[in-house]
Amino acid sequence: MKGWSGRYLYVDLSNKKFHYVSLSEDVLTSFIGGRGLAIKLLWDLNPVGVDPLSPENHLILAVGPLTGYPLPSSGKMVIASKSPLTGGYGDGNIGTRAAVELRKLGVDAVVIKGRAEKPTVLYLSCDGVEFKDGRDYWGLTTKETEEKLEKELGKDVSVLSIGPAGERLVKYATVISEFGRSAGRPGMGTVMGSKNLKAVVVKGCSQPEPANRDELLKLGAEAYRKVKESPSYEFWVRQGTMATIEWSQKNSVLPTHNFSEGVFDYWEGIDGFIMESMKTRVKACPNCNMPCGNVVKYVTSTESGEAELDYENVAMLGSNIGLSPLNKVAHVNLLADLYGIDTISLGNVIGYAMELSEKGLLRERIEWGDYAKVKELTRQIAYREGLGDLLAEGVATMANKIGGDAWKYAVHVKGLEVSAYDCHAAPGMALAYATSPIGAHHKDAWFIATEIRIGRFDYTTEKAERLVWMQNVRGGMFESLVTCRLPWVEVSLDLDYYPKLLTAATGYTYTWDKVFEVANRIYTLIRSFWVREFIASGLKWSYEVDLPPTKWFTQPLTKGPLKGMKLDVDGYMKMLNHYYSVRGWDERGIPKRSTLEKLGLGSVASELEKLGVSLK
Ligand code: PTT
Ligand code: SF4
Repeated sequence: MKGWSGRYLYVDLSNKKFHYVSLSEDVLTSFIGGRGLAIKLLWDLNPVGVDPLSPENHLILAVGPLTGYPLPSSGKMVIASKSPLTGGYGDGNIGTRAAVELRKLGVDAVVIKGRAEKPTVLYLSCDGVEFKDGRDYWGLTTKETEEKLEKELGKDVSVLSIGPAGERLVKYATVISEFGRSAGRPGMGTVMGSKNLKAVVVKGCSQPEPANRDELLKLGAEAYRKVKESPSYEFWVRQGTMATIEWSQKNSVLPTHNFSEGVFDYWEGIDGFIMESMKTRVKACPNCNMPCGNVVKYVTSTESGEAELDYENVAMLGSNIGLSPLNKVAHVNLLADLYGIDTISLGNVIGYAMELSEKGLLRERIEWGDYAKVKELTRQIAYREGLGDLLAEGVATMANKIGGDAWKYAVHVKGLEVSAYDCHAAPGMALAYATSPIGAHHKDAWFIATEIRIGRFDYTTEKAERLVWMQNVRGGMFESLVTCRLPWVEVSLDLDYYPKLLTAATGYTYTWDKVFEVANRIYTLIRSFWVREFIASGLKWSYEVDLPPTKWFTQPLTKGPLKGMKLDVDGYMKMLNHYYSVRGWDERGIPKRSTLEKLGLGSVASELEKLGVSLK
């Protein structure tokens, strides 16, 4: 077998044992890697209905057959598990040297089970696994942890770690690497914390040999050249994702005051041009020639420092909570990275608390844009102190605990807080959030730009069809290759490179039909996982789990060019039903038996039926 390593490493923290497990050619060609492999392993290995924070839940670190090879932006990996925030499938994608090193371990994935008796650092190398005492690291920030591990083990190791938030099981704690890369919005850092796992250190030795090295090198070099020749290249390396602040404001989708509006009065204080004026350097993930990690130096009246900024972080910790200018936002962003908290959920829970306070549904007074309060709440969340203990549970649990009308202002899908696009006037993007396989995240479909091009306010079946295509490319193909999707999204690298590169790496012919078949299989298995876990945990499953936040249907925009706009329920349901039929799922959003069988998932159908799910 070429391109893949053909096995995964299984580590049990409870008994400090590890072994290698072979992966069949059939599994690898059918799921490719990354997210595809992660869901296959979670489906097979996790006990049905397992508590996400119990030792029996598995944490998966997965690379794919393109990871680490010399081709654009290939230094990425997937971290996946059953999510403690949503109770369903969760994952995140991270650009770090750990991805390249993991590939050089000679495995396609690392599967971690159990709970260490005391805080532990896992050291993964080609000699196997070392279970290092992590007590000296427990309590440190992610930066301190990484620096101390590098000092002890050498600069050539790569570190994935959690901060105080992961240790205290904040439900949206993430895994951090290289002081500003973050992965696993739905609590992948929380799962690490529940396992007493402070950090994973990776040091590999050699990459698997590709099937057709010459072809791979030729295609890779050509693709690198095309990236640099793109007309969008120069502006991209200037502003990266931060250019989206201005775009979102102009299109009235910049999340403002807990997703109540799509425009922010002070947007010019947090936009990409301000970022450029503060920028000190740019960071890139491994093997990337279009770096977008914009590092800025910030100064406020109380502190100064360096932070790496992205659109999502700035919109959620800026306009969504009424905070400006960028100096302040950058500091809160840095705190989130040090504590290991997802910035998107953080901006949501704080924005939600501000709105509840304004509406008199929360006793504490928290004003929009109150910088001192935002910093204090961020710390309280990380350490689960005071009000922070409630906010650490995420928006959905906050709504349940607060009760009354609080649910009307809760902005989440399936328990995952919404990322930074307001959808009062974007029905296709609302559908993208609602059907994303991890809860409300834009990773699988940044549909808003397409929607604006093809008829923003329309509720058409065409949108549902295009959405499925986009999800299959982004969430199906890129998440299983695993490479960064931005060369395609931002500088228009021809998508056709990817099936060709995959073919050169593995020696199997991947046509577009074959790639889409794999993507459909991945989406359908993830959906089956959600259904299985909900039913086994006694939760109700219906199309209602695929609805966007109530607020977008009931509380129109009150400002900006789209004042008065809100979503239409009937139009949305028409699109959702068409989405289901394109995917081969029934009107409850459950895969049909015929769909499962067509995708080679017949045993999944039987398992769902055993749980009492009647398949159509
Ligand atoms: C991603 C989500 C995003 S998406 C952002 S900014 W973005 C936030 N970043 C955070 C952060 O930083 N610190 C923090 N404490 N929390 C954060 N939460 C948020 O997490 C990221 C880039 C970006 S920047 C994007 S869009 C693209 N995402 C890709 C993807 O998902 N898949 C893929 N194949 N390629 C991608 N390329 C781009 O990568 P999650 P990263 Mg991230 C400081 O993890 O859980 O998927 O959520 O990985 O290495 O930081 O690169 O405007
Ligand atoms: Fe990383 Fe940005 Fe390059 Fe993608 S484009 S690999 S996120 S630096």
